[in-house]
Amino acid sequence: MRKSSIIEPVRAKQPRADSAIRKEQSMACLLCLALFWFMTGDLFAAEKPNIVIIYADDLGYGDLGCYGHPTIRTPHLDRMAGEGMRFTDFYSAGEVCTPSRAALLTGRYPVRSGMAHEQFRVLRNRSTGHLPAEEITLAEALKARGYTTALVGKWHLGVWSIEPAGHPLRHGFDSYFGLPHSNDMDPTSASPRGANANADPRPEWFNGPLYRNEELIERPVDQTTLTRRYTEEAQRFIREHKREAFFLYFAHTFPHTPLFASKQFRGTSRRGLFGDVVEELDWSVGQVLETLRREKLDRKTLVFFSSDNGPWLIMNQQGGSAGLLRDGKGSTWEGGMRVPGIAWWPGKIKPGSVQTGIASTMDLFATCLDLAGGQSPRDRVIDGLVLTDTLLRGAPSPRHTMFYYRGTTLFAARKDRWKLHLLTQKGYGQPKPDAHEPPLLFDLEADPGETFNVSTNHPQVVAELRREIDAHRATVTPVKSQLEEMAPTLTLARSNNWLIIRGRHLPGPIRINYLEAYCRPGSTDADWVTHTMIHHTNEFVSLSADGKTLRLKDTLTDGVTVEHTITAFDDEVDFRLVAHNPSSTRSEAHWSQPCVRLSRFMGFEESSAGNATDYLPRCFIFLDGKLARMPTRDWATQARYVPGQTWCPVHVPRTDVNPRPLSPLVPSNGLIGAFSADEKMIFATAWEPYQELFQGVARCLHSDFRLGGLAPGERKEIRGKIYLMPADVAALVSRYQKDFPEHGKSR
Ligand SMILES: [Ca+2]
Repeated sequence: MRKSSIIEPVRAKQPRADSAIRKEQSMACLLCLALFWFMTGDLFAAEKPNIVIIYADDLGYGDLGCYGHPTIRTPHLDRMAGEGMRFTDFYSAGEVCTPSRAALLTGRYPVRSGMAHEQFRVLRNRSTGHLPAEEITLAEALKARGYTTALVGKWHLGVWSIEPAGHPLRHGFDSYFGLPHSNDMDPTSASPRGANANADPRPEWFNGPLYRNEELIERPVDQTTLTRRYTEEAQRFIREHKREAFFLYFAHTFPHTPLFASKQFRGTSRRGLFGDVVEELDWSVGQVLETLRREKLDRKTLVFFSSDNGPWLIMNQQGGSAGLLRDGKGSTWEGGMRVPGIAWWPGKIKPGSVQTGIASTMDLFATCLDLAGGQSPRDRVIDGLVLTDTLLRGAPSPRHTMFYYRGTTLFAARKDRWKLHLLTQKGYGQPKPDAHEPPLLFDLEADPGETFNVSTNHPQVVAELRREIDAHRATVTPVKSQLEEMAPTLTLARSNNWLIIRGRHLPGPIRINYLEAYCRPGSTDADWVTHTMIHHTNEFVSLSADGKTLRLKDTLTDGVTVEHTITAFDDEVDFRLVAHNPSSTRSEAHWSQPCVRLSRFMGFEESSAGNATDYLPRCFIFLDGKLARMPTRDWATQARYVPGQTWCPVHVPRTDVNPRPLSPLVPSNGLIGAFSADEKMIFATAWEPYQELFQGVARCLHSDFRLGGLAPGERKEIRGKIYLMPADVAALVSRYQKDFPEHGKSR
């Protein structure tokens, strides 16, 4: 012990020194290792690039300067292409919005995820379906690799106000700012139908909702500021997450119609409003790239720009151009699906490179995952291919085939330079496809405009493409389409003099004696048949195929005509009337009554058997600004005709209303309504100008509208609404006040 204790210090010294050195060395090594690990970790992180996908809506192959447009100025996208790689044969995997976006985010043909449909080509604003939860989105896959993810802009893969599982936050995005679907999907009743609504769109024709995450923050969204606000949001996201790996999916609302540009861009391009909108998008791209440069992220970020489908040609001047390609949005001709594709990653992608091989939005899924150090899922068919070598080393694209679907039907296939069409159909305006046997064959290198069918010259190519199609089809398992089912909405029908409103969510159809009668002034104490009623005939003009728009025309015995345009929406029916007196004498028509029968809605049989007033406790008007159930206090019982009750507003003479008991009470607004039997729904109606509110004995309620007599040649417009909505009185009053601002003003 002692020896060792003597020796030990001596001996021990050496080892101590050694161990100290070793310790220092090993510490240094550890430090080195740590540093190496840290550096490689850091290097690895640096090699895991940020990813930004900028996706335009309905931008055509020919709409950018760098794709040959002669007058639209796109200096930022042109520079992006000049600093990066421009694809000449880049494809969306869908011909319209929803399938295209599903393909981009899943790396799969949309037929695999159920995000395509033969008839309903995209999700509508009442669709209950959405991107299925079992699909793996690029956002989810990158999130699993440590990325922070954001969606700015248009989603169109689910309507979460109908079905919350369709929200982007349920599909891998950490944050969201934008519109749930296309900007034309919430037309107001003021909007003209079809392409007219897009010719010179007015903001008040659209009622689109803007969301931040799950919160509705603006409705109607001010579309003129949308591109700018999206851009600011994208810039903020980049700045706030510059120290993390991030994925930004920036899906613009435009140039999908209706087109809106900001003040700074409106009227500034040589290509009209469409050009203004595209030039603002170009500005936006410039802002995003400049933010990346300023934050020194440009060498750490792959930015890819593309469009979801070709130009919407039926929008005429408001639609874009596919350049030399045939047809546009909605078709499987090249113009429908071949779109601009520009990749940018300074220091990694060779500036000014042009890739002429085939590539697709589906490949972005596989490529971004590869760049993030991940792999595509193995438990399902992934159609996307990895373009990393193509982007970073200029290798030929690994993609040799592309399959062109319209809805769930395979119309065409491409292999290298050859494209075979089994079926062709214009994007819009051609009801049925043309089947081709033998199929049409085009050489896309010699004939990118698909003009010259060469199938008879190349039977072996046709046979080879048929084999490719068969092989591809064998990989496709039919799934239920998500685009079919819709949440309930209202439709209209006409039977004799009855207007019938139907909806799956209504306790039964609502029947309206429309119109029961036009009436003379001074009727309060008059005989109904001999004095009050002015006879009229009613002519059915038209009913739209979807049962949404009904047109009628009344002609009164004194020559007055009243044209009715009645439009059903999801939870309201809108009435627009134009009354005209073409005669040389003043008309006596002072008011008219649409008699709304609510038996079934309130839980009673249609027949009026039973107590004629048993339904009153379900009915309401507003007194002193508050909802008052019937019978209201001071229920009048004396009149020429009993029972029933009429309420006369201040602006109408009390001698000029329905000859039923006239309540001494003055209603505080023009609304009259009733609760459904289960008290879960409200029916309510209002008109402007309005004459009176009326409760009748046929379990009916009226808000009668006022004509006030028409001078010779005079024309008057009258508006009405029926609301059929959840039993939220505050929401009802708020909608009513917005629809009828005149009713709040003193007259
Ligand atoms: Ca689109």
